[in-house]
Amino acid sequence: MVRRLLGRRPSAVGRAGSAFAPANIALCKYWGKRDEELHLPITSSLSLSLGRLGSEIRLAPCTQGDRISLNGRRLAPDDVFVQRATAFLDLFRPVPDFFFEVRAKNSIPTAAGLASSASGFAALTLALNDLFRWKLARRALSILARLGSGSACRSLYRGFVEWHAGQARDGMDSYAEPLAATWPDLRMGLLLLSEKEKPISSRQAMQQTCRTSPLYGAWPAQAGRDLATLKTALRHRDFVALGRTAEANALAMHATMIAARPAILYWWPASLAAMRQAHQLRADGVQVYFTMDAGPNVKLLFLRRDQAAVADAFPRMKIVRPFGR
Ligand code: 2P0
Repeated sequence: MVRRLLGRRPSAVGRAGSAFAPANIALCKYWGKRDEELHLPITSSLSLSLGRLGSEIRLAPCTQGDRISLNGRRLAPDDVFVQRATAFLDLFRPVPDFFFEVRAKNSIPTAAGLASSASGFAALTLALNDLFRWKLARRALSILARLGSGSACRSLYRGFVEWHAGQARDGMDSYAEPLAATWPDLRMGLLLLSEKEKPISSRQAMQQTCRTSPLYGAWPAQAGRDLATLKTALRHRDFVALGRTAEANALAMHATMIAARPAILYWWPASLAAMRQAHQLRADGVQVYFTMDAGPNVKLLFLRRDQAAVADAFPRMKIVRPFGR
């Protein structure tokens, strides 16, 4: 597949390549794969990119093995990201003893478990495109980024992004595309509730849920309906429909994993308290909804007009303007 996408491009190697890619938070989640190796999803998903929060990567050729650092610190060879990045880079070495120096900087707190691998693999793909002068189209880059981590294919774009699940066995029709909708007043609030390491990676959690959860069977059809509702909500700028659907979709995903055997429960008491507080705010007339991923942190969705009220209730929240400059 990589050979097909790169075609007969000459392997010109520049002195360095660099790129930035934003983190993304799904409003309709990617949960479950039809192909584990190619990261082909069972359902399509829809995300919102986090503006300037994400990963910046500088890439240069080097000798004697890959050297990967994050925020100025060299990562150990047994680090999970290093192992996944090295396997990804293996796909692109012009000769077997070609190595990369990768300097990654995350502008989103990594320890807090908010930074998924998405922005990292998206930035790495863009930096490879720059280093090797591939000049590939975004669609091809989205497919390549997906090979690093599924959700990375969505991090090639700003704003709202749809990842088409596709049907082809080789995954050539499974890529992300930006949606035309913009929403300058939309805000996302990040609540860093726990910095403890996750009990299980999202990759493993997804697999365990698909294989053992009696509730997983209901997920694909529901995700399809949620995706359609979210796209309609975006067209009509219907915030209540957007928030309500994103929240229900996240809870449905967590329901599938809570029912897995053994159960996968990412929530901490603070996660539940934040969810309840969001519900209380809504009861008091503030339009705020939440979403959660494979971790304990909660992300809030609200509009600019409610920002003061939401910030009052969650003083430690980091506010993101996905469409801000
Ligand atoms: C998402 N997540 O749509 C969902 C919601 C986590 C919960 O995409 O195995 O790191 O690399 O394809 O992309 C996290 O999964 O998994 C994820 P792999 P990935 O954002």
